[in-house]
Amino acid sequence: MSDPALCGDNAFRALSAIAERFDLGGPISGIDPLGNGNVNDTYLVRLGELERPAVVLQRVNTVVFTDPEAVMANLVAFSEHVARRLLEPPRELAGRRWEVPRVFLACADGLPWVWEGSSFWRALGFVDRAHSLERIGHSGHAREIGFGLGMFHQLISDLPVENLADTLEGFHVTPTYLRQFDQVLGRLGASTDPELSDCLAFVEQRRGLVPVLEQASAAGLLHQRPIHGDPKINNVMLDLEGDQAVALIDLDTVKPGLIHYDIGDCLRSACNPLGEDTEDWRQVQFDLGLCEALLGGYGSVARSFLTPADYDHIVVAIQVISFELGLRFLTDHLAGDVYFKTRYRGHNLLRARVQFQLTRSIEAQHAAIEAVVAAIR
Ligand code: GN1
Ligand code: MG
Repeated sequence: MSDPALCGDNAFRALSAIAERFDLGGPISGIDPLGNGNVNDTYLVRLGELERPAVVLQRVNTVVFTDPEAVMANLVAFSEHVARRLLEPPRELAGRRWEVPRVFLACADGLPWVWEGSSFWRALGFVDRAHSLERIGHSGHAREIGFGLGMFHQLISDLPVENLADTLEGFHVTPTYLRQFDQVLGRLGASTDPELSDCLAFVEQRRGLVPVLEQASAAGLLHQRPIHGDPKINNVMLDLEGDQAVALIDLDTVKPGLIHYDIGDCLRSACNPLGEDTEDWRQVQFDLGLCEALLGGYGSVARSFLTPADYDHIVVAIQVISFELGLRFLTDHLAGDVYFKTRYRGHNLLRARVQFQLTRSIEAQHAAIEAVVAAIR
């Protein structure tokens, strides 16, 4: 088929043909690109008689997710577990809305996916009457984002990790990224670009930070649990009326891992008011007030499952994940932009600078962030 990322009638027809292979329950009236994910291709499908958009159609990147059927098996295990839990909702949900995106099945075989040549497609329910943020406006948003992640973790805290496959080996295992960085760097000559040299020096100074979470895990202090894997702010849906968190979306990285990766990832994305795609990397700062609000929201739901060792590793997790994402962007820049989608050459280098500046800001406020964590224990 033609590349559906292209606009126009042909793309609409090609995408409709895919969408029609799912049992969506209505005729398709429109399809538009949705969001700005760095990995998968995502579209919003409108159904005829309904006024509201109803379905998210997604082509999963099979270079990244080499076993997409296992990704869907995880999603189904996750959805069924949460649906069971919601029959008797946690008391923190009293009077609140919470949703799990529906998984649509293919008409032909009832499977939750469709293969079209080498492309793997899935269709998920759109979370209606809700929106997401690219950057946080105020601390009320931060509290809700924290609540959302806490509720997500609480609802799967009793899902046995053995029920989920490791669909992305090495994902968020920071030492793996450092090894990849070293391999790519080893193939290149010495840097003559001062900007790049700066970033390389930044990495050198932080090699000791890299294994901290994995060492805590190996020592039995932290343990494997089901995680979201990518709870950045635009993956938390907020209710249109009151900006209350109502769902977490982008569930392709739900798999076993350390919840610290989630906590760190959520904080590094939410507490950077300039956003991860800013060009003004020198101005990037970690906002302590937003961190306090977010952890307040998270802590209000997470107390039931966090251990003392979990609390002890929150601050370092924020630092590790900001650094890790910078390292991943930098490695991709050095490798020639093969993993993350980019808009121009140098985009990944700029993104790396943003994350490294954020890491610096987190380091500079280490004691203050420790005090915030102490307050939610
Ligand atoms: C990728 O595609 P997207 O935006 O949902 C990446 C995350 C990064 C994020 C940074 C599978 O997520 O790990 O934190 O970009 N997902 C994968 O924006 O690598
Ligand atoms: Mg994602």
